[in-house]
Amino acid sequence: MQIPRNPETETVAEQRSVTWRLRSRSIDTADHTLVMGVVNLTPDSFSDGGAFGTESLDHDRAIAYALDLAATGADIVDIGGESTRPGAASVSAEEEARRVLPVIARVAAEDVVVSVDTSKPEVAAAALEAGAEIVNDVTALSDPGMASVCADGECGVVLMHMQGTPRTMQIDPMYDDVAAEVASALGSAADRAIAAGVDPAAICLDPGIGFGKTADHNLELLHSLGRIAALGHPVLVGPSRKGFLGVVLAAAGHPAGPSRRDPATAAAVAMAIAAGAAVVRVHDVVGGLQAARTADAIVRASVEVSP
Ligand code: PMM
Repeated sequence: MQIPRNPETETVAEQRSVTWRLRSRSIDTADHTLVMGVVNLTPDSFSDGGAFGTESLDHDRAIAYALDLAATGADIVDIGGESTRPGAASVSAEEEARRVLPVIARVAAEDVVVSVDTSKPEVAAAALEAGAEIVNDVTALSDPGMASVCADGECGVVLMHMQGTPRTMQIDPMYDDVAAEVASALGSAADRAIAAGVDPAAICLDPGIGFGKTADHNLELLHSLGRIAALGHPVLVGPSRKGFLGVVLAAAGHPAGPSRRDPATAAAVAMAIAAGAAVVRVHDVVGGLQAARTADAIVRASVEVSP
């Protein structure tokens, strides 16, 4: 849908008018927010309970699920084989590759844009070979081999902020000014990636909701995403079903476990888009898509449009 531009919101539209260069194509994030649907091939993802868990890894069911997310309207399907849950143990590259590669190959073969959620260069390289367009690295290329895999693979790259490691990150996270510190760390991560040969147009930045942050830190980051958007790269956020939503809802007297947080996720998605997000990572693609398209229409609305 072509949404008419309002001069009063032109600066907002311009801020989001960023083309994200992926491996075989570019996507313009000006007209609508990209919805990234999550497929976790892990036994212990906190939010979707390991639907395709590794005890008896069901690749066929995961492929059908991923294709269904794309058919529902997900612009990107994010496929991961290592849990980044607080306290989670790591898995070997071999095991992670065994989990994700068959799914990536089949889904990418259907011309679906696939991102691989990994921090390991071996897994990233094999995933790109299998057809992935994007490397989504929650450690912002901290493994020394990762930057050259992304540079050589000429893929899209998500650089996410994390304080600490998944094992330790939720033990008393501290910042003086969370918005300024996360923006500054992401700016440095982008500079390092560019220095290692990654195309600046391929970089997308993510504040890392829930990764070494208290609920208040997450709320402040979502409120001030514009500071990260000002760095000139598209901004991705992943609030889906996360603990800070549980904290907000419990404090309001409406406690809800992860699987009952999709309406709260939709609210966070809409607010994040108003604050400058260009990509939203969600489990519930129907809800995320409705929230995103509604927020897109409001953010880009013309004042002349009658109610
Ligand atoms: N969150 C999770 C995993 N991968 N990747 C990015 N870029 N941003 C996120 O916020 C993010 C991520 C953890 O959530 P899950 O276990 O529900 O997938």
